[in-house]
Amino acid sequence: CKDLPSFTCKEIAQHCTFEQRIWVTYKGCVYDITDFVDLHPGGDKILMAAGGPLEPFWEMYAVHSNPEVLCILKKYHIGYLDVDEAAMSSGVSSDPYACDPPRHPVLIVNSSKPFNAETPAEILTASYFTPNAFFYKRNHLPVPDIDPEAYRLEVRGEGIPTPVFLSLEELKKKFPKQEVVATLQCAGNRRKEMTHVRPVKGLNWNIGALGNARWGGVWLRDVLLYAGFQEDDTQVKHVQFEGRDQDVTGSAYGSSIPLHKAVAEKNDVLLAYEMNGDELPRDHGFPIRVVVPGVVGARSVKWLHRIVLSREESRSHWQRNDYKGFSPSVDWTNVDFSKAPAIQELPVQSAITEPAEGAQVLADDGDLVVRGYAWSGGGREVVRVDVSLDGGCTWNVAQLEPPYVSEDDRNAQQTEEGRAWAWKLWTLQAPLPAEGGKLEIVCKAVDSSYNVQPESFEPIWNLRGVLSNAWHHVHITVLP
Ligand code: HEM
Ligand code: MTE
Ligand code: MO
Repeated sequence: CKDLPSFTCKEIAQHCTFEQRIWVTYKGCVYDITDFVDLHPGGDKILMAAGGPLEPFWEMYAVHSNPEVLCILKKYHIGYLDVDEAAMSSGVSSDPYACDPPRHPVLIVNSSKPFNAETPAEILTASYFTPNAFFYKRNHLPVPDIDPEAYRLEVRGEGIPTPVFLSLEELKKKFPKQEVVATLQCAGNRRKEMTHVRPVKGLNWNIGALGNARWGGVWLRDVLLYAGFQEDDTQVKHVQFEGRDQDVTGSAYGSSIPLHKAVAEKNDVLLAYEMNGDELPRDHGFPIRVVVPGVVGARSVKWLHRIVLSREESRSHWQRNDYKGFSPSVDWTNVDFSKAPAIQELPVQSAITEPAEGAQVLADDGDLVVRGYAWSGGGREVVRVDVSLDGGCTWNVAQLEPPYVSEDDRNAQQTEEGRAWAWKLWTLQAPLPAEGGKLEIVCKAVDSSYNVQPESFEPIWNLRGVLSNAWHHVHITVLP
């Protein structure tokens, strides 16, 4: 079947409805699986792959790694994936986003240029590690196209005798490989719910602007010491990061973290070149990104270009004039960004991923299963999740799932106190009321410092819609 046609990602993405017919791709081939959908043993979950690759779903549902599945797939082969399309389109277009990588169509897109998309709730807690293709993507600018051969990481500034330049290969060779399991969360996760109080400025993220991954790379600490930084230095107060992504004025995305955060061994700050065992994907910062565990996603700079040790915080817009919290009394007429500290550690957070808002279930379907995630900043472990089925009048304690992890993952998991960087998934199973009715499901998490989530958004409303962590509510109907 070598003479079958080739299709671009864009064409394939349009085939995601029964009218257009359902296409998927797998290992460079295109399949029209419309006639298989009703026969699929896993039900209509298969439709999540419509218009895009099967790989990330099959990574998650291992039942598919069996020859019988490939045999079925073969029957629906209709063509090939055009591999050169990205290169071709970049040559004829002046669109700064023309070189952005292809993305999985299941992502919920908040803005396409720059690309910002979150993981659908029902996928978010299907696995402890968020597959890279489904991991939320938060880009402020076009994705830079970096040649790994030519790449150099620069380390300079106060306390560094002479600037040091490291190639990707040197980074991998000179420093031992380290791994850390950490959840990244955007400051704006759950902003959408805050907008119900009053409008805010920002992308309308629902509950999926976070994800959990096993990151592989080298300790930032090791690289700073190699570059000549002395631990008894008293001048340096901040470590600034600059990305390779630039706006039209040529200024790069940047941020900084306090020095102690960057160099203390227990903080596990990583310069990552791997994500869940794969090379760091372009959307997530190829070839090198910072991963600052327990800290707001904005500080984990992608496409890392330069590290600058300094007496002051990064002068980047995103450090000084954004990603800060304010009182509900502050609006755009009186906000003074110099008056609030930059967000670093995030507050305790949790949300319900299943059932979905507005779901209808049958009373005799068996038990209700509520699932969700919980996480706190600063390495504080989530010690409990409370779930209410009656809008917050009475509460049940959810079961925290022990993370299913391999030997490698266990090694990457920092287990000492104060190093709980990864989320916890949780479940609550409860009998459904036989008489039916409406249920208001609510969740709230408690961390190891006994921090709890606030009950409502009114008192934490802020003009940028950040730090949005009030109790999460989901309404369902039980049909008798
Ligand atoms: C189960 C085929 C796509 C989710 C299965 C099984 C087959 C199959 C043969 C039964 C495996 C066994 O029990 O031994 C396929 C084919 C697909 C496809 C040919 C693509 C053309 C997907 C996608 C998803 C999915 C995209 C998820 C988004 C599942 C699930 C089950 C399953 C959850 C397990 C059902 C159970 O609980 O028994 N699939 N599948 N499948 N599939 Fe797929
Ligand atoms: N780094 C660069 N260079 N450019 C960016 O736009 N976005 C930041 C951070 N690092 C960003 C960046 C923000 S706000 C978040 S939440 C995380 O990256 C998102 O990481 P992800 O896209 O890998 O999920
Ligand atoms: Mo973010």
